This record gives sequence, C-alpha cells and structure tokens, in this order.
Amino acid sequence: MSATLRALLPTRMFELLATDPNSSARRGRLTTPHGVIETPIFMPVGTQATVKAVHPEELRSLNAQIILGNTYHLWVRPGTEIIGAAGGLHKFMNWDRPILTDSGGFQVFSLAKLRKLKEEGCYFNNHVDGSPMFLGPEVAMEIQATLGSDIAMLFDECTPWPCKPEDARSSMELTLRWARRCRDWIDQHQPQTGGGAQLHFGIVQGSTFQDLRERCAREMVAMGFSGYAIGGLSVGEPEEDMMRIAEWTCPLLPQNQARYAMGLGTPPQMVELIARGIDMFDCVLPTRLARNGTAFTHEGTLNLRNNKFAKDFRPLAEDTHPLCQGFSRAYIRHLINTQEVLGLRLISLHNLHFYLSLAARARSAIEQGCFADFREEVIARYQTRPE
Ligand code: PRF
Repeated sequence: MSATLRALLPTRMFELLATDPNSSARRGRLTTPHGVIETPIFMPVGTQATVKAVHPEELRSLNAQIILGNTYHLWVRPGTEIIGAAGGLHKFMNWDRPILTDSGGFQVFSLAKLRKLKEEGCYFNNHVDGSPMFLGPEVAMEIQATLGSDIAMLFDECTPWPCKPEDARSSMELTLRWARRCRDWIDQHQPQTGGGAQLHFGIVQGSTFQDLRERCAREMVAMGFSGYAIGGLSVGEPEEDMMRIAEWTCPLLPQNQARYAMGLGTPPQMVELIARGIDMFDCVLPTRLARNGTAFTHEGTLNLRNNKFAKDFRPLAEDTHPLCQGFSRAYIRHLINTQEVLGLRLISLHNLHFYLSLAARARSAIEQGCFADFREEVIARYQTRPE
C-alpha cells in the first residue's frame, strides 16, 4: 500500500480526548489488538517475559495497561520457536493485556559481544552462550510478528552520546534506511491495518542536533507508521538537551498518533516530557532500583539500606500499593539487608504503583484542566538529592 493511500484510511487507533491549554500535554486513547490504553501511560518493563518479581495478577491490581518486552532477550532465550509454539508471547507469559516489544538493536549494543554494524544489520555473539547471530530490520519485524506483540518497534540505531554531527548524521540516515526496509517488510507480510493488526512505531533519532532530529521526524512520518517514538534519549546527554529534542520533534509528529519516549526517566522528566507532548514511557528505574532497596516517593527516592530507616516504622509512603500497606520502612530495610525476596517484591510493587499513579494523575489533571498545577507540584516536591 502506498503512503498516500494509507494516509487516506480512517485510522481511529489513537483518539485525542483532551489537550492542555498551557502546554503540549495530551490525554489520549490508543486502541491495540489486546485492548485500549489510556495515555499518558507508563509501561512496566518485562524484558524476559516477566516484570521482575511481579505476578500478572499484581500488574492488573496496579492498573498496568501495557507492558514492554524485548525482542533481543526473547529471541536469544527461549527463542521464537518456543514462544511461537506456545501461541505467542501473551499466552506464553499469561498476560492478556497489550504488550509493546522493542526491536532489539538497542539491546544488542548494550549486551552482545563482538558486535559488527553493517548496512544490512548487526552481526554479534549473544551474551548467553556466545553463538553468532544476525539482527536486521526484516528479522526484527519477523520476530516481533511471531511474538505477537500489540506494538512492534522499528529496527533503529540508537546514536551514542556524545557524537560528532557527521557521525550522528550517518547513524540517523542508517535508521531511516532501516525504517524503509521495515516498511517494505510490513507491506509484504502484514498489509492489513486496524482491528487485530499489530501496530508499528517508527523511531526518530538524530542525537542532539536539531536539523537531524527534524529531518528524521519528517522522513519517518512520510513513510507512515501507526505511531512514533523518540529514541536516543537518556543516553548521558544533559536534561536540557532531552527536553529540547522533544520540543523539536513533537510538533513534527501527527497530532492524531501516539508518541513514545523510549527508556526513561525520573518522575520530573516524565512530567516535563508529557508537557511537551509525549504520551508513552517505559523505564527500568522502578523495578531496577527496587532491587537495590530504593523506593520512590513524591519527595524523591529513599535508600532503605540507609541506617536512618532502622527504626522508621512509618510505611514507605502514605500512598502505596494495597499489598505494601502495613509494612514499615524498618521492616522492608531488614528484608533488603537480609536479601529476602519479599523485600524487593514489596518495593517493586510500591515503585510501580508510584509510576503508574503518576501517569494516572497526569491523565486526570489534563482532563480537568489543571495540568499546570500538577506539573508545578510534582517538580516542586520532588528532590533529586544524594542519599
Ligand atoms: N532505540 C530503541 N530502544 C531504546 C532506545 C532507542 O534509542 C532507548 C534510548 N533511550 C532505549 N530503548 N530501539
């Protein structure tokens, strides 16, 4: 199907329900094969077909609407043959709500050994048994089709930071050529749109350079995908750059399609990016920090291994997950210090509750026309302090 024809199709995948008069924040609704997602939304990370230490029923009780899975990890182990035979990722992991899968390139670059980047894709030895593998645009789309995720990400190169303008340019151009090959693969193998069809999100790269970001956004949009992500954020660049990149990119993305900032961030970063027009987020912070004893609160993070919590018999926070109520900071600190599994489970539930309710509060603030107050309150209360 041509891009022009595709643009003429009535797509109600993403519905814009409300916009904030004082910022670019949006309240939306994204329809996927496994259900509807209310945006802005936070997606818990479930790399290995599990959100670490959290039962799917608990995810449901947290009102998690969608979770994230990883092509690279699931392809290396257990492999698509097994997940395909199980009937897809949803059945394999017993989760019937939406799943977004990342396309794998970013993970190859952070985990695999002996990586060789070529025009056709990436050759590497996997981090589990070292066997040689190849991942490119077509393979990444095919694996995600077999996994049966609701939203498949295009295969991209995440440009490292810092980066010279000429290197950022060739990296961004490679992402565009790979996007074209993803588009062709999709048109050949999954030409249907709407209903039960998998959604595909293009990824805008271009490092910290305005001209590159703008060109990538325009060309990605011209290829016509179901939604768009901003990649290459939170790779070490200053926070002002992260915000500027969103300010350059969002206005070039279609109003009536979802926007996703990949792999971030802190609570204030999330709120500031919502204000710039981002709808979707994923981040390992709530679950990863939980495992080393760090809990999120409106005032900032608590490092529960700190001695000052030894006799602190208050709960983690007033607002927490029902399963965490009744446990004190002192007790959870003891569980963490003795490496008891319940400790990291409780903090994971609490932290996910924090992130998911932050997104829920942003949604109702936009609906009720008080997003500016919400934004100001979150930023004023949250202290990024060294523990
Ligand atoms: N690309 C992809 N996945 C990602 C990123 C990216 O740039 C990032 C960067 N924050 C996290 N995950 N495909």
